[in-house]
Amino acid sequence: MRAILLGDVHLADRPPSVRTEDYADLIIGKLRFSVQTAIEEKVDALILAGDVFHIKRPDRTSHALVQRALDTFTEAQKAGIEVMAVPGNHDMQHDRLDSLEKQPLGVLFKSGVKPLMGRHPHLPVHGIPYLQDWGDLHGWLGTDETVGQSPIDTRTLVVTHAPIMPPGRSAPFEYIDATHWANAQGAGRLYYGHIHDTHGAFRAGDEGLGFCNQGALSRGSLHESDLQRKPAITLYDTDGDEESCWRRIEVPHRPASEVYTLTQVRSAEHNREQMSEFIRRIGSVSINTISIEALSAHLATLDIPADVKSAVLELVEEATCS
Ligand SMILES: [Mn+2]
Repeated sequence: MRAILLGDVHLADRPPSVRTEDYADLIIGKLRFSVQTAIEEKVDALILAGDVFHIKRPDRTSHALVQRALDTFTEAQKAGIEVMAVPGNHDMQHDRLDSLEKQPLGVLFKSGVKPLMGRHPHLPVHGIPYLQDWGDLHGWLGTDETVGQSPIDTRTLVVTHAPIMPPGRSAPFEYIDATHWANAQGAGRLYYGHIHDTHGAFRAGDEGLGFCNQGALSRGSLHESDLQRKPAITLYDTDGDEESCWRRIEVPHRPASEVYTLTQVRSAEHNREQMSEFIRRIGSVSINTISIEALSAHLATLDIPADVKSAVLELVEEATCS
């Protein structure tokens, strides 16, 4: 199988904070480039690794935007390319798969985009959606020894949306070490979305399982790494060796200075500094910049149910991109 793989599209009508107004047009442009590349390369499939839409509330994503996404994918389908997606956490409400029914991604699924969950009927690809609890990884992979024949073999590409970190790297939120994942999967290769930074191709686990995360297609709200990061997609070939199976293709994009409203960022930072200085002068209180990552890391330390944690994060994410 040859396929174009792409992660974290984050389509939205309104730009995330500090992004310029043309956010939706730029993302659609990147999707068109991905589809065009898929057609030129005559691949079998275009596979989206989750977070196709940014806002997990159907009333905040327009019909027009859903139709623009569909029109783009239809071009690939007309060329005989199967378009499929694993649901990401942004595509579901409260991390529940049954919410897809009411979500924009659910509409794509009813309009010809295939949900990739479990083993594909004829292509060597196996999808795992974002899970609230990754404890049942063996169940989703089908590698639980009690089940019998594993659906994963040396030619299988698993595609998921999961908080995976390469060996030796940590994150300030709950994550899955790639070594752990590799040993649970056993064979084949893995492409994943969710972490927007580029991890690139690497190997992990006892058998040296091949991993790849090319990073998010979108550059969402501003993080330090987004200023430097070049969005890219992956041309995958099952028949390639461990190095050549993943080919990175950079997506044409505008420089960070043109897509972020950096003057606003700087003045917000300036205001924060002034506030800190003010508080420093009046007493011993300290002020911290609150980011979603920091909040998520803090939530992870609290002994509260997982669905409460995800509901809190959803509210904050909604607030930051309204
Ligand atoms: Mn994402």
